[in-house]
Amino acid sequence: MRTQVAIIGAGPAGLVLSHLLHLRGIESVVVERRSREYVEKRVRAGVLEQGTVDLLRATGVSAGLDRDGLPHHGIELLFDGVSHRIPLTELSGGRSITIYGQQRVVSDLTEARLAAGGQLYFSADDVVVDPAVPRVTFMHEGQRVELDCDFIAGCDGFHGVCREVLPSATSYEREYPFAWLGILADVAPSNDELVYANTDRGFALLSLRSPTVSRLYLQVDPLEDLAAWSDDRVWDELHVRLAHSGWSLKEGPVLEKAITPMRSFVCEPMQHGRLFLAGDAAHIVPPTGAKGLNLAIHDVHVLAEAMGDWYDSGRSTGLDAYSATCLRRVWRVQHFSWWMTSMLHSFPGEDPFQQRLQRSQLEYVVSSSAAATKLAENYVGLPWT
Ligand code: RFL
Ligand code: PHB
Repeated sequence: MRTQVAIIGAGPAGLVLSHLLHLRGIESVVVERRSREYVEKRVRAGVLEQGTVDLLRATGVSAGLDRDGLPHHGIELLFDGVSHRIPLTELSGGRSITIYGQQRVVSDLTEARLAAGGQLYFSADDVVVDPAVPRVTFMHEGQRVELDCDFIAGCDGFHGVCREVLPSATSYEREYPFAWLGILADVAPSNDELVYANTDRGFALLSLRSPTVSRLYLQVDPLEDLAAWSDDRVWDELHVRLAHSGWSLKEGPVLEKAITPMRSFVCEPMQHGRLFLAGDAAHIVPPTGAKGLNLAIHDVHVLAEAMGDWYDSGRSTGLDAYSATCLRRVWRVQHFSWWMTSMLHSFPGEDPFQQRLQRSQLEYVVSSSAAATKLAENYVGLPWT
């Protein structure tokens, strides 16, 4: 079998890339290790930047987003029991974020690709990538499939296989001494806007997925046993960390519960020959800045433009510059995500000097419009260049 672009992974990066290439008349095949049902149920991101929303709208895949997406114009930072609003839209020249679950983005894109006759192989086993040919082979429904192509796009997430076949790449990494325990709860969000809370018992976040479903997170030890966190214990801890005079936390049935480690990671360069990495396959950020999915979509936008230019005119300038172009935004987002994480979490063993620096940073962000603007423009997403 032959295609123009073999895409490994049907997460946001792989599906959006396949969609953008299709709009440019370029054929692709998407090869995904998991089943369609698994991929569409995986609970992950919820915050879409302005640029992500603009791209989904401009490319005709925003029917669900336009109907159910919830635009937000501010977030709250809660510390010392007092909540401070950061007016995102006011401080960023009218930009905003939209709450819309990642699994909705994935199922909207999957449907759009299938409706347009796109080739998606789910439940593919033993995926082997050979960038030298280039060729991808995999097992599907008991048959070995050989897929020859012009390019391979490694959109297979942090635990994928594509990064491993990049020769001479350098990794830059930070591990954090904490993780997030996240729950999805069948209850209306307790507050209209997201609340990021810094407390001496650790960080907490109140978010949402819809007018009737809340998403909440607690900072926990990275080695914490999920079984030690009964629903009652999670709610008790959320009550303490989100205690505040303006509203009270509403409880509801817990629909999902999981612990996610926190990591910053960048692989440089993001390309070799005809293999290009995009999204979590190339970089990971801690979720405090709500950036991972948005960065993945920016990467594939750059890649689709560069491939389009190559097919249209034979020019390889865009492809040659792919890694350098993406890495500029990747490192801006890395800094922002690290900064938000450092400002909002408790660091085990932190000395009183560090604690006072953190408090000073929080007070500065909520009292200086210059400092709040830095947060706002990064949070809604700096304009794509
Ligand atoms: P994905 O989504 O991991 O998709 C990769 C796909 O590749 C498949 N795969 C393979 N397929 C074939 N062969 C192999 N060998 C394969 N190995 C893996 C996988 O099954 C999968 O389907 O990567 P992608 O597309 O780069 O997308 C990245 C995002 O998923 C990720 O950055 C975000 O979820 C991060 N994130 C957030 N990002 C935001 O922009 N806003 C948020 O609000 C936000 N919140 C979050 C988050 C991530 C979280 N967790 C669970 C890590 C909150 C959390 C808790
Ligand atoms: C989410 O709703 O899942 C979410 C919101 C904000 C973040 C991270 C995750 O910073």
